[in-house]
Amino acid sequence: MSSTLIELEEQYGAHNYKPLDVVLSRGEGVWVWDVDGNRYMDCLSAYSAVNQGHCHKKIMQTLIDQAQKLTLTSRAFRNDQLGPFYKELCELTRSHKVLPMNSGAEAVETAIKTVRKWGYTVKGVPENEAEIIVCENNFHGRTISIVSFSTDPDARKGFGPFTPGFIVIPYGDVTAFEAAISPKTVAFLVEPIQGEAGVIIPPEGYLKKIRNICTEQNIMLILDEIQTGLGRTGKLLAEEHEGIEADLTLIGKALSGGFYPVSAVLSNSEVMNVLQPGEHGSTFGGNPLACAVARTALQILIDEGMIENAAKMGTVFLNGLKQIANPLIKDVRGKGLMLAMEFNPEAGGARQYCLRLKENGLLCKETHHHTIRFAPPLIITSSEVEWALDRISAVIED
Ligand code: IF1
Repeated sequence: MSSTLIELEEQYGAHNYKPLDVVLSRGEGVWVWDVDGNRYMDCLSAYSAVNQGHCHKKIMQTLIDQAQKLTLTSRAFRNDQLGPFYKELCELTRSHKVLPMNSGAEAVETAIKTVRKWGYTVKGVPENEAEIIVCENNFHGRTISIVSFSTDPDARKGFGPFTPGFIVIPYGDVTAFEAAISPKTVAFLVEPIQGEAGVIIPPEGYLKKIRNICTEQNIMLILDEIQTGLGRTGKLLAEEHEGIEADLTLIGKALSGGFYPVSAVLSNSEVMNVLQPGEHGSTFGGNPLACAVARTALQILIDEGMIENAAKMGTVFLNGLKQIANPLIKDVRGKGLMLAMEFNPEAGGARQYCLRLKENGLLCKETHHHTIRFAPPLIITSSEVEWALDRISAVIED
């Protein structure tokens, strides 16, 4: 069964992925099942898009109810879900304005357009000369402009010519940030914790210092919380760990609990007001189905205590990983349920461990060569964390 389905993918699909050969057909909570009926714990959560767990009943019911009423109006007309979605999202995140889109990359593109326009119309940067500072080993998506400032050769090679106007500095380095600022700098775009780079946590106080410099220098701070946001790190937004607020915050992924692509740009300053009617938008952005799903996805994160659980279970998971002392392991780290285990070069690559873990009923994904990321849904229980740790330690001991 699964081999036939894999062959279909290989024959008819573009080969832009190399997935683990597990063909999933059902999910519930932290568990997924393949077409042969084998059960696995999902420790990837669709890259943190299913923070609320697979097929959460309340989101499912909202999706069905809303789909039976109204799905899409376009923004040429108004819909009855958009206003309440804006209000609830703003109140929850202490934001002033929301701009709804669909994918994470679109939210990033939206932020780039917004800060450029702000630079020209408010800050007084000469037209077409705006600079945006970004970090090495960033991951912000796959559009041409976004890969233009990627430092990953696989993401960039063969896709030029690239969009100008980006300056790349090392991550976690305040001095490098100060040195990169010019009168043309309009924004700093950064992940609070770098996901794809291997769950890289910056030095304590980094975001706070960056925030202060941005304020002093009149630079917009854009935090990409598409992966770190919505409870993943044990806070609603990762910026809360350092008590700061970005000027623009990008969220996506878990904004819909994995049911439907929904992303948004949140703004805490007047920056969003630079966009005038006709200057930006999307056919599906802010549609009633997306808004209804996102409202429930946000509500259950709070009502069902998922953020506190992520903090608690994250500590248990991290302590457990630390106890798996083995010379193959170089480092374990994490915040909340965004965790990583990095192997020494002698360990021979992380993918083989992912394959072995799959055979033992646990799904996870390597990032780069030497690191495995563990990011289960935020509803995971302590006995399920123990279950995962047992498998991980068994595979590594072996
Ligand atoms: C793929 C990585 C994770 C993101 C941040 C924006 C986006 C992402 C911080 C774009 C997307 C994805 C996309 C997915 C793999 C995945 C990923 F390994 F590539 F880096 F999560 F760690 N900002 N992350 O992490 O959002 O447009 O995809 O909705 O297969 O490309 P998107």
